[in-house]
Amino acid sequence: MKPTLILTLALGLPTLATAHDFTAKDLEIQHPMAFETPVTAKSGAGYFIVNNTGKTDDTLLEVRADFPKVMLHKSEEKDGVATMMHVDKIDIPAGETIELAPGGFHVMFMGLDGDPLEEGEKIKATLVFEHAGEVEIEFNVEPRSKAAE
Ligand SMILES: [Cu+2]
Repeated sequence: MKPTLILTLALGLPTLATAHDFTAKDLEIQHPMAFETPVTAKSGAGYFIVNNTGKTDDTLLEVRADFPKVMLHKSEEKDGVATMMHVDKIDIPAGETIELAPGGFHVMFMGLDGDPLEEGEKIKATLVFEHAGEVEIEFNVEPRSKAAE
């Protein structure tokens, strides 16, 4: 797992080749995506961009999807080693754009156990925001190689 994580950090953000957007009140949710996972993977990561066009701070409280467990995580580098920690919420301040991206905040779909995320698959999910409320979105599962483009 570790070499993959470090490689992802080095390659940077996924491209926006297949952008798709969702809107909820003052929030624009751009291009929810997840990388395909190997069959042996226990979990997969989801990413998107949230643009708060309003004057009210908002907060992402929860992500619901059809997996045994879905959590909000943050990747951090400590002494050159990539680690992940659980976060309770992600702040989306008024007028700001927050990116969930490799090396930072992400949604962790946990408990895959032999049912990997496959290219072309769409993951239905509900984002729960403090002010914008519940937003139905879909994560597109994309090949890992795209990160290198
Ligand atoms: Cu994670």
